[in-house]
Amino acid sequence: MRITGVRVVAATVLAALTLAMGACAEDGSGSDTGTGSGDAGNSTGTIKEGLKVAFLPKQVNNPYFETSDNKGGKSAVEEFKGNYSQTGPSEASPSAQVSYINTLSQQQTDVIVVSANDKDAICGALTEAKTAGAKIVTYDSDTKPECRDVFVNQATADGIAKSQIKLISDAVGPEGGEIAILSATANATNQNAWIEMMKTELAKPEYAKLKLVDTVYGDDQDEKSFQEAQGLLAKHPNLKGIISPTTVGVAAAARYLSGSSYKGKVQLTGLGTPNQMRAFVKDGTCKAFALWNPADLGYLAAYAGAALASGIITGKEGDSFKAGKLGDYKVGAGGEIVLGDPFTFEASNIDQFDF
Ligand code: RAM
Repeated sequence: MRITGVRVVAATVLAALTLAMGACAEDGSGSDTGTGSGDAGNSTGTIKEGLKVAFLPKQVNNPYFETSDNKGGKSAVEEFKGNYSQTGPSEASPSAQVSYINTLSQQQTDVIVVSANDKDAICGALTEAKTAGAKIVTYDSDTKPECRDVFVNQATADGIAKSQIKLISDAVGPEGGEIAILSATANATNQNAWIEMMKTELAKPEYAKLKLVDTVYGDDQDEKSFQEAQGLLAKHPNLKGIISPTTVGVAAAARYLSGSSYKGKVQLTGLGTPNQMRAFVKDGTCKAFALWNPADLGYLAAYAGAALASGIITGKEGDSFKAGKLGDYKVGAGGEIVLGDPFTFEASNIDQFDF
């Protein structure tokens, strides 16, 4: 939970967030929307120099993780004079991360920052790494809580789900109709949490006219996601909208819809990066989509790991630490640290962002 963070409740605050995210657009890193003060707690502790901090994304070569790790994470590690690295599989399969964790552990890495492809599959390896002395930070997609020290969550699952359902509802319009979800991998902790919460949200009376008819998995591979989007339309001729809560999936679905007769007729929303979605917002394929600043996510995760490895926090609820230019953060229930709220991108603001 953000201690000093701005809660987005009004247009003026939204404008401030827009400007703050825009300000970070150039280098893709840090947006300080906070104003200072906050609980001092033990956040005044000093980060050790020379910490080895390794990022292990779901998959390398995904623009989302390029930004979270190689921009946000790296700039944080440079700030506290540590040694940054990123390693990981090219495919987001459940056990693909195990061998990377073992290697990082053997290399006596101080902090492993990992986005889990599966909540169970990497637990054994992470527990061994912990025993060998590493601090474990999950970010983006969590493991079982006992396998890590803290989880840096981009936004609450509930907040993400509410925003996704509102976006598809607004795009489809009052008549409602059939909708489908194009997800990433079937085991991804973050995707599954969001899908569950979306189902809860859809059960509310205000969404009675929206009917979820299918959930398919593109495995965060561009071609597979494209084909799954195509398959949804073939299978459900009355489909009115697709939600794809993955940056890879939503961009692939947009490409498919944009080149088809469904463009502008079948609505699309999801979680995407502005750079991957810009053309499809401009050509009318997608009215609006959401995300957070991935660079801030990586930046916060690096600082959380450094705070753990320096003994500033242990990961228990109520611990607090300073995350560089993002300000002070507090560890919440279950060892969760929340970056902020999802942000909506649309034609009127998308040109202010570059990531
Ligand atoms: C993809 C990954 C990632 C998710 C984003 C929104 O890049 O699936 O885990 O958080 O999309």
